[in-house]
Amino acid sequence: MSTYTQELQTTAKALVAKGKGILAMDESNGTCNKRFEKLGIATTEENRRNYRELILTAPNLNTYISGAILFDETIRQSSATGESFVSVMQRLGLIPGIKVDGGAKPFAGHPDELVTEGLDGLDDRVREYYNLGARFAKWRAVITIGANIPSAACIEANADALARYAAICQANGLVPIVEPEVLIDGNHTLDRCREVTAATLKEVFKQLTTQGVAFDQMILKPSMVITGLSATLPAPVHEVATTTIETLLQAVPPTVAGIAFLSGGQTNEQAAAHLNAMNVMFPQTPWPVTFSYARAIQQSALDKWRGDSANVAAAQKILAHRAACNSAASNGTYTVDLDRQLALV
Ligand code: 5MM
Repeated sequence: MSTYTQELQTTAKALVAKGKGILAMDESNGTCNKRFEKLGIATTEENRRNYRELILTAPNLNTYISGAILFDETIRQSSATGESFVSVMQRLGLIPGIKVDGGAKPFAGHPDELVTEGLDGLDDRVREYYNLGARFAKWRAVITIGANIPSAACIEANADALARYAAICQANGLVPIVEPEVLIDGNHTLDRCREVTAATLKEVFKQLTTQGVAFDQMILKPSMVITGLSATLPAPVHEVATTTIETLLQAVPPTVAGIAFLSGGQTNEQAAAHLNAMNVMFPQTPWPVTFSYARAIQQSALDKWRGDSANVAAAQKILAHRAACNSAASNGTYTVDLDRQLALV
């Protein structure tokens, strides 16, 4: 039992408390700027700050959201009134989290595959983030499905890094969110996605075990088992839900504190409907099953805002609406009708 055991267990439970999920707003500057550019928003530090303030101060966000994952720039920023974002979050009851990976980079000797970097100096960075107020962290590994990929080497290298990151976080008081994302891109079948997701999760938990990571003090952020984005016949919602939960049940130890899915490029409605179906069809999973979405919560709000202060209130309403819909999905009470009704409130 380490100095942080109890704190880590409490934080992990709070992140996946009933009816709540995690908001991912940890886009690196490169990713955030790309999204801004598409909408003609100037890619300045002040605009990124304005946008993150819009998100964190959206009315009622804390009813649906337990914590938010920030980027390094954001955790050091403040609101327009000069209150640090960490303090804003603490006041609103939102747990501050931090992305600590250095991004997915080309994997040497393996064309079209990626490995996530960022272990050098991680111990010191994690300690600094804890002192800044962060209580959980996130590291994303990317697994690509294609002809003859993923390779066993890619899965193993990414799983090893995820496990080493998770151990460093737990040693320094941050709950690690372990995110092995199997990309939705491609025309793969549901069965191929199941096979790759199963192999990835199996290796991730093998490495987490080897590194001595405490499962009740971590959150798994997986992708759903889903047909590729360009496949001609997308699997129906109930098949995605069944295959995803069955795959997780085979690979994820029951003591893991919670599952919080990424949305991965699904539409708003798909991301909510799939999560909802899992909770309706499998109400007795060993872990809470919820969300840690970025695009499926943020994108419609960003589309509305477009960098114009006159649109802040309307954009915040849209953001809170998506958070409310996904909160309902985590309880198994989401319907398309509810989505429309909540949009009118
Ligand atoms: C997969 O991306 C994560 C979840 O977002 P979606 O729900 O949109 O799939 C997300 O947290 C991602 O890791 C961050 O946006 C950081 O991305 P970059 O590309 O900037 O590292």
